[in-house]
Amino acid sequence: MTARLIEINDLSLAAKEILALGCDPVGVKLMAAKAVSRVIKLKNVRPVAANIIKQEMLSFGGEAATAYGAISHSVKATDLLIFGTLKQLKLLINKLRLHQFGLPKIANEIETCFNNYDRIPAPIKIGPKTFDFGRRTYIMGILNVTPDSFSDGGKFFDPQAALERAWLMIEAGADIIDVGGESTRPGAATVPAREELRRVLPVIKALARDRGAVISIDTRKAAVARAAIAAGADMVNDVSGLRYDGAMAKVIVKHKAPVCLMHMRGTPKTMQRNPVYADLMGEVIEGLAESIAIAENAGILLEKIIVDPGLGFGKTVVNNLDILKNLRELKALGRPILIGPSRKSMIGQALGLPPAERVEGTAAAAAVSIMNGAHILRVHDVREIFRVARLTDAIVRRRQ
Ligand code: 8Y7
Repeated sequence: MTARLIEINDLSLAAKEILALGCDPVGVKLMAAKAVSRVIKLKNVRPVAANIIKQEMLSFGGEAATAYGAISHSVKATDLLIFGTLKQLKLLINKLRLHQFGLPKIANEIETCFNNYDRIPAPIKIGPKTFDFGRRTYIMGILNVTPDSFSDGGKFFDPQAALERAWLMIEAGADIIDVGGESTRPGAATVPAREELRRVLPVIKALARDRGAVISIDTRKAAVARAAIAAGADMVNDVSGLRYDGAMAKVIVKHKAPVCLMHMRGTPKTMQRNPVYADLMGEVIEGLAESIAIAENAGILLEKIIVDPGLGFGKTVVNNLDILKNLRELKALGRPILIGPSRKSMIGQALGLPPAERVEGTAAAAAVSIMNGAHILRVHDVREIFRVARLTDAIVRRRQ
């Protein structure tokens, strides 16, 4: 007899394992929620609320850790880690609803986080195509119609060259073509909307005529998004997460377009000037939640929003690696996750290779991203990453 640890990370897997023992189905229902443990982090909780949560969790046989000063109320707020099985946490949620001090709201937050964590985001229709995120990982091919992008700058600046590149990516399995006319590489200056449009419109128009793939417009500017959608673009990829141009959200609402909201610290010009995070994933998620709030306040439907942690945008190489490792935490937002690791600097650093030789590194990052919950990969090397995604899907998405 050899003891082993088995990995059970959700209720359905717990139920399956217990049932396989020949356990009574009623027993399965009672026990499964005790097989899965979670740690929840809450930020900025008042000591009075934190102390109640700690008491309640202790009473259920769980635990909650706070700052030392929370007990004596010598701090104004504390972050909180709550440890427990799903069973204990469910008891906590129900109990918090009976308290004051903002605890019912905290109960809702925890419940929403749980539900989002265990669910696959609902399918989204983007242009003519339905993206069913339980089925497979989708590929967004990068089309830079710019003279200065870091890994393929200038190669596809000519509309004809750009189109040929797009067709090759579609043939190789791209579901979406992301057309961009402004480089957002670190230190890059902004390009006037007029120039951005001069670059992307001919390409979008030609792609829209044939409809081989969904067309995404990569821009931070409302005027560019508006004209691109009129020319046939199906969605907007806004690296500023609606923070660069106050008119962007309205354009998206008006056209009922899906949008990818990316997290960025600062602007492309300033973002790499010594980025520091006290709590990287917490701050990225908070920033994305704020972008979602901007979107919803403007009238964009939550169902149309995709989120992206923004690898390389105001992050160090180590930050980027940490985001890949902990990407799953973004599931708390309940939205499809897009990620763009392609040929980026963390790969260059780890392997000591220039952008053109980072395809294997991109493949590793892609596989890890899928394992950790990504739904869409934004890449240059579509043929290679399409294959990586097929195999990774066969491993991790089979059950769904
Ligand atoms: C990303 C992006 C870039 C990314 C999303 C590059 C436009 C730098 N990176 N958009 N754009 N996510 N959504 O390497 O990671 O392509 S530009």
